[in-house]
Amino acid sequence: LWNKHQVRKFDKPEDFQDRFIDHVETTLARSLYNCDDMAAYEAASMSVRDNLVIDWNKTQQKFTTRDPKRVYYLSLEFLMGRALDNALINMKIDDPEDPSASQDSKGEPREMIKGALDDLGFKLEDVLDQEPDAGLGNGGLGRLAACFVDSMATEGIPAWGYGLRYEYGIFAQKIIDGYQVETPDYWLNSGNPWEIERNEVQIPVTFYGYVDRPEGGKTTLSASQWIGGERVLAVAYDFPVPGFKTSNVNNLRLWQARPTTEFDFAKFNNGDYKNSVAQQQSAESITAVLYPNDNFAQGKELRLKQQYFWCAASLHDILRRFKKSKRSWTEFPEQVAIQLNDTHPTLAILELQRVLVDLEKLDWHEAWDIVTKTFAYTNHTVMQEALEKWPVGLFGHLLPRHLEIIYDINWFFLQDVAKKFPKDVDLLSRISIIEENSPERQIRMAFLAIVGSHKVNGVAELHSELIKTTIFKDFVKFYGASKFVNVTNGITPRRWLKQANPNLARLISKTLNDPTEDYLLDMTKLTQLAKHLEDKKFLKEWNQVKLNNKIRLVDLIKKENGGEDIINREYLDDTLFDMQVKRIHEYKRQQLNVFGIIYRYLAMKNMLENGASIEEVAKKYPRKVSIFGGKSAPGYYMAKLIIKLVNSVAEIVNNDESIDDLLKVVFIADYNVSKAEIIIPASDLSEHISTAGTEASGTSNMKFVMNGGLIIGTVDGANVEITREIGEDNVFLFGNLSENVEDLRYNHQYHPQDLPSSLESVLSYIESGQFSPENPNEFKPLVDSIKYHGDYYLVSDDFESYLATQELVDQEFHNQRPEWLKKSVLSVANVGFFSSDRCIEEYSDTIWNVEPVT
Ligand code: DL6
Repeated sequence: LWNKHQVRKFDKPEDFQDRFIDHVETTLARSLYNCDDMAAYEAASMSVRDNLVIDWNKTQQKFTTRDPKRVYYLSLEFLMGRALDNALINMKIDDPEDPSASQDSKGEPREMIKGALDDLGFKLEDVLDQEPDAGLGNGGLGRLAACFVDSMATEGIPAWGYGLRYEYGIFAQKIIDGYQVETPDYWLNSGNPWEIERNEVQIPVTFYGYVDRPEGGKTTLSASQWIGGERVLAVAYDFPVPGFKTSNVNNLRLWQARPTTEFDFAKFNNGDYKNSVAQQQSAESITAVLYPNDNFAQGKELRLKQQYFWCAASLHDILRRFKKSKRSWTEFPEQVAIQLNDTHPTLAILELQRVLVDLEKLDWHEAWDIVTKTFAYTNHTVMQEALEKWPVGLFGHLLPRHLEIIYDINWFFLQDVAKKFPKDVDLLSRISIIEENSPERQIRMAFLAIVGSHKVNGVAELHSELIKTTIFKDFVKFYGASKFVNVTNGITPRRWLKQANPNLARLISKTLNDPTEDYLLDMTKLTQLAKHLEDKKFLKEWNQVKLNNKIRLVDLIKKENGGEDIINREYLDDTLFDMQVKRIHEYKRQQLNVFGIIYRYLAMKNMLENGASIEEVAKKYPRKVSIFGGKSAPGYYMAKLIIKLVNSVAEIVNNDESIDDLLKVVFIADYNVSKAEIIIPASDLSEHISTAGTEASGTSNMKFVMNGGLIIGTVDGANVEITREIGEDNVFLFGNLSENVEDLRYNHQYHPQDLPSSLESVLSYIESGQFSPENPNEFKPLVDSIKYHGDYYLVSDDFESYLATQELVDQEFHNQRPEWLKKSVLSVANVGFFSSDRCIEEYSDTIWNVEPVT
């Protein structure tokens, strides 16, 4: 019976409809008469998921049979956004009569489902809109992981992602009276049709306790027994990750914590209600919430617990799979590559060493050789506050055996360093995994990750160079430079072009005469767009796509503003949409942007006061909308103040009739992946203006360029390579270079008041309380940080060149529109390098040594 039975994927609209109705009536126990958009979303998702699961099973069987080397991508964040639309784009529909027929002959699954839903009385757009974002990440790092799993599935890399199933993802941001207010993200409230709960995969994870050395084991290097004090269960939830134009479906496995014993009835019956549920609550709290910090390490015990819980569960899952092959341990690194997305999963290094030594009884050095050949580490920041460190006391209490293992790793490592550099006494303390000279000794997780990995990579060329010359300089000296490589970040064009900007994707496929959209797999094909630069009709269509995207965004802004338009719709084509959407952070310098806006506003007012007509003002300061979006970490005072300042400036500028809508400022609340999909395609210009040397890569810069927006930016992160790829004439670069940052900062200490007059006037206006009449000192900390506290982010040094470059932008956008449009086309034509498919190929070749399984 098993062999005869064949679960079938739907491949026609009628079959999808049957599946859909089955799910409405059985899984959801509803009827078509009381099926609202939410139920339709659930039924549609489950129907599509059925197809994915069939391919998922086949993919996994294929991997089991062929037993290739596998990749495991460990990331504490996967910022996936919505799944249904993406699945409709990526899923492959087969032709059962002719399995060799290409999917393209059957048309697009998205169009098919749209029609099928239409027949049933539902609009696809409304149905898609029901889905909450899977916001299991803070920003760039988590979204990068999401792009990577898409590319790995697309390329046929045998890879799984491992993460945590947070009950609450990144908080929902509300703006109340201009202030950020955080509210919980109940993303699982209505269930989640995309996950498969695997109650059969439960892995016990231990914390606390003590270490015992059984007979014969004399030192910490020999097999030891960790007697844990607390045990919880890790339960697996699987999310299918479909590749594009392939039936390959990979897996993202997220763990949820559960108590081992459901409930202590004895305590409950004795009236000790509080303690009877305490254990349960304590277990569940481990995966309750994502820590809402971006580029900031907050040394909380619960965070360390999350990390160990996730690393232990993932590693045991990986080991269980490996053991089925009955290979010897020495083959482990030939079969398994584990990528550490930042230092968050570094505990997996310790856990593998512990399992091999304590449980599998391997010799310490043999085990360590296996460990270091297995792991590789990606660094995403050079900023000190983002580098993880754990106090040894806290660490040793939670993970006593792992602390011993760290000491032993460090001992052997320092011996090797001392052997190689016997005269450099300071080197040992600088390079040690344990930082001795802080009030409490700390474990430097990045150092542990380097020592336990065979490769370390940065995420853009400049960043990869910087880590070698600054924070990891000593390691380069010890290991040599070849251990340190660069893999510049990328983004998936399936989500960030086709899904976010269907009109542009359509125009591209028409222009390239590529009806099956192969360019989404081979982005070098986009270079052909450059042939059409002189084609007026094409440029007009290109511009029309932008205009339609602007209308889509203006509709969103209107909806969020209680149904009232902020932006004048009459002049959209003639209004420069200037955007900065990303986490709010002083190093990303939203303050530079808002100071620029204030400068512009004051200059416009000044002209009017001096008798200029509004037309004259418009000539110098043409129509512009400045759009901001992004969340601040809840405890980050200065970032929250920047949000408030943007909103206060918006309040004044948007209501000043004298400037006749020439300038508008909008803060879009609750920036997330699905809003990004609407915001980014509408941009003319976007801002990537971090202090040089601080932004490791940035990935939104790539998303904007892929959507035909030009960028204004500093010589930082991936801006450098973007400029190289698309040409310096097509990017507005400004500001100081990273090699000058240290000197500039040093100078500030001696010339604290040395500000350009343009900035001086902006700061005085803020200080006068015009933007905060009820609390004139409200923004003082922002002003003081520049005037009196050393201007660490060098706003004063870059302000003038920022203003001058913005002036250039205005002139080019308004006076040389055909040239602007060509720049926009050239940007897209040359963006191919930034496809995350290219990243995955580089990781596969230079770090993982894996091949696609086709
Ligand atoms: O590599 C992804 C992303 C980069 O594009 C950003 O430039 C960088 O700031 C971000 N880094 C982090 C580091 N946080 N931690 N931990 O999020 O990574």
